[in-house]
Amino acid sequence: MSERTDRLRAALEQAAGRVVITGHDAPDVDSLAGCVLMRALADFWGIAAQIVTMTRADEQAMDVMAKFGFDAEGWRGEIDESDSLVLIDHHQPLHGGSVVAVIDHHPTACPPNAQYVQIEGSGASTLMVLNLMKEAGMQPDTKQRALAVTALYLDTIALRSAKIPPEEVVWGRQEARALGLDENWLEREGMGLEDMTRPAHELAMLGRKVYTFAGRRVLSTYVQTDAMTEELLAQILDILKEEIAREQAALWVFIVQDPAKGRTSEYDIAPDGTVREIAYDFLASRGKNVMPRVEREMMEGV
Ligand SMILES: [Mn+2]
Repeated sequence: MSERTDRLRAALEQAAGRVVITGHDAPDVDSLAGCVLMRALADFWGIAAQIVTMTRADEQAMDVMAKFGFDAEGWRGEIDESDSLVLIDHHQPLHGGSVVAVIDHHPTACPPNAQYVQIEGSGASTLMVLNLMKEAGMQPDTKQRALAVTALYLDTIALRSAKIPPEEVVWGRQEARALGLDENWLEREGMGLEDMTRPAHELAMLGRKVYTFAGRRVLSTYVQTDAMTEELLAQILDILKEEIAREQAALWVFIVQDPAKGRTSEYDIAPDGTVREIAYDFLASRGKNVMPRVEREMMEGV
């Protein structure tokens, strides 16, 4: 036991009403995995607590929690004013109840007032809970360790985020290896990278959006990857040259996002099959950088 696990235990034991462990709205993997570990710690202490989420988990969290055998929808419920809350991965109560404990990694100038508040610059809230489990004398099982590693990868752009402490990068890599986790999957999922073994005609159509600029139809698709090859790109562009004719569009904007290098390449395909390439030395946003420029050019070209 450590001083802080004693304080956390006391906060839960003294809590009035139902002890509810909850993540932020539209919970991500870190939120939900943190809740799962927190409930295991409460169990270890013989304290009844339940996980309640008020909104649907994001798509990645639904899939990843299912992989670990959890149905995220099963945690959906209501939070009452009389509930005592343990907030994981956030620090402001969003739906009433009284906060008894906070475990979060989002630094704030205004920390909440609660019996137990732990806000640190960790890469993942789930890792913070895992460390509390160990401090409390618990031996986390393989699944709990794997949840913490997974949450760390997914919350830190696969350990690349500037916010992750160096020792956690080392821990994450070692632990992923020790547990025999699929490191390629963690990397890809953490960076939101596409599975590039998918057929070119599928890759060409990802994230499809239709715009109307100056009364003309513009289509856009994009792929997020660090593994685009010249050959595959040529295949995709050929497919899109056919698509733009079929769609009778004025322009097709195909974007390649490389989060690993922090770069974006844009390919503007015209109906006559010519391709104009624009390179960005940063991760350009389709909504904020690319399409507004395309729109401006098309308005001027009218
Ligand atoms: Mn988080």
